[in-house]
Amino acid sequence: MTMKLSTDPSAATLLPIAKKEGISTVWDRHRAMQPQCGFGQLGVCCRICWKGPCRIDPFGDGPQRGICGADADTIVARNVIRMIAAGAAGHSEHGRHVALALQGVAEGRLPAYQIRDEAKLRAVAAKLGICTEGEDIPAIAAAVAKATLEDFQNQDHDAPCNWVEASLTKKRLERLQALHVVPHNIDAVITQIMGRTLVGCDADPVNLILGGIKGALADFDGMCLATELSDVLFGTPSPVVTAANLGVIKPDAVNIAVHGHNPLLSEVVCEVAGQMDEEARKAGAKDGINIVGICCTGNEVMVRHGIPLAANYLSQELALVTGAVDAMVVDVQCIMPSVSEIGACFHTAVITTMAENKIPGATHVEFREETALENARRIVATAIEAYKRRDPRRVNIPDFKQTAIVGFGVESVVGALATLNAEDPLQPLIENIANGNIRGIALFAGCNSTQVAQDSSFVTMAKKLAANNVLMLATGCGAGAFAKHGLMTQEATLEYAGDSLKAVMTAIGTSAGLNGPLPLVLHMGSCVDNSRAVQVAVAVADKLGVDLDQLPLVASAPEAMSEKAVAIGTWSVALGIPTHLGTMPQVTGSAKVTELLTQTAKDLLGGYFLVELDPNLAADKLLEVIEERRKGLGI
Ligand code: BF8
Ligand code: SF4
Repeated sequence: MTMKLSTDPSAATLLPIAKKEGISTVWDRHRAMQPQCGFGQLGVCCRICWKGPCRIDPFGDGPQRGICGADADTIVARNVIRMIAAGAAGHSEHGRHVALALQGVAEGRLPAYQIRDEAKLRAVAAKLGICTEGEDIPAIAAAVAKATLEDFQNQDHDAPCNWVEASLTKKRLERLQALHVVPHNIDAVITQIMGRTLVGCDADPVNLILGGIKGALADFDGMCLATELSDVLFGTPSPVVTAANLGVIKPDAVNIAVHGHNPLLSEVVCEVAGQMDEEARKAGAKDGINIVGICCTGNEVMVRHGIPLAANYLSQELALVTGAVDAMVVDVQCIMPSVSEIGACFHTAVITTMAENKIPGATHVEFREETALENARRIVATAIEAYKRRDPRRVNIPDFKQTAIVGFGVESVVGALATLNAEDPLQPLIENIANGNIRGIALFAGCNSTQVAQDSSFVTMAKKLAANNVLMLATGCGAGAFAKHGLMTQEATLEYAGDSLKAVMTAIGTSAGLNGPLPLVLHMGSCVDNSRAVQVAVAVADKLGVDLDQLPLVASAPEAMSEKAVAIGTWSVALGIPTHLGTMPQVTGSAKVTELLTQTAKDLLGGYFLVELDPNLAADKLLEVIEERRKGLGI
């Protein structure tokens, strides 16, 4: 039974223990929720006003309009674009937080932070068209922060957000401008979506979806700035060898799991933990303090510092069931509210840190950038105290961990390619795509969902695409899945890559000093770091003089669930990328919206959603798309 819920071997070990202890997990609650509401699954339930809820009969016998007169097309479109707005709000709020921190550093107000990558700061300034000649680092940082914050403040509807403008091909920008979907102000666009979906407002499904696309591009803007400014503050990722899965938790250490998304907190916790290691040893932990990551905070510290990843989304509760996590420190997004209850079954301190994200039953240590060091010290001290209460008889750490080579930002990918051609680093990549050694590129992104056996679709698809010589990039919980299943290793490349892909990966890896091939799947970071993959694609497209919708590039979220994934998937489509979903999007109650997203989008944008729940068939379909694109390019 366990194997149907998850293909992560740790789950098979820990689920029986959870059961024995009477702990309910995400999978138990999923089962208890069956059968799930069919109206909700189709997206035809409307709760936008209190005359409702209204639901449209998908079989045509019952009501075809809500009480106000909204039909299925309007209801579905409104529901899905509200999801996009929520996703965009999450990512861009994260981005704003980082931008404000950069501003604080520039003004000398935040002693806990510094600019760790000056070269990146200069590169970002150049990208945004900021003149840096003769300016010192704080002045450049201030100018970059100002230009970034304009994306939340600009009131000129015709002036695109700075980051979107700087991050796309010229042709793509023009195409999107012709559709009036380029955001001018992230906050305004999100507000517009909420406003136009009120009772009695926009009822035209096409107009609503176009508004949603604008919201998704605001999401993209927020992700670009979050990623790049985080690199400036915390360092740009470069390849590092680390490990993944619950076996990274150490029996003789104070284990602190950092969970959520925003690196502003986790970076300082990592630093302070280093300073407080001796205190942990004094408390009896002979291996000192061991930081492990969960979800995207985990990915952030993994790609920058090689901190091991304990779990992706669906395994977060199981980390606690090991009985060896002393503190779970959470910031924002994808934190199951159940963690405080499970933590309470053990000695674990579940610590919330953000004023706008609290969980009943958790300890709240408010985190502010101004007092970051002090806050982090309190958090680490709480973990050490909790460690003293740990019951060694209840510790069950699964003996599973896989090596993972991670940290492939744009700079390190280009750097590795530069070892083959210093003058023109992209040339070896382009040559190998053109000659067919690499058939295409696939970006795997997105979550885990209880609708799919955990990690299974990621792994099945990746093995098939690898055998067919597709170069693979990954972010978010997808990256976590690959890391846990050993697909971010050189051995995986030797085992699963088709011959020509293997030869290319070996040539690049060897020349870049990795002593063998690049790992089979390149870990680019957290969900906001999807913007890194776009940067590579834009550079390739610019060099070839084509637009993104001509490249043999596909994206896949085989186990998507979050509203953030809805936003990401939609901008991916808007950028011209065929985007696979392996879970059923809640839009199929409207034939019109479904057609818009899966077919009309292709004419309007070049990208479109491709829904296929079977991972084997999904891989076949993506391979077909890649071949179709190759044909279009005449290669
Ligand atoms: O931002 S992949 S489950 S953790 S939403 Fe969440 Fe989905 Fe994971 Fe990261 Ni992204
Ligand atoms: Fe019903 Fe219309 Fe209100 Fe929605 S907005 S709940 S369809 S009356």
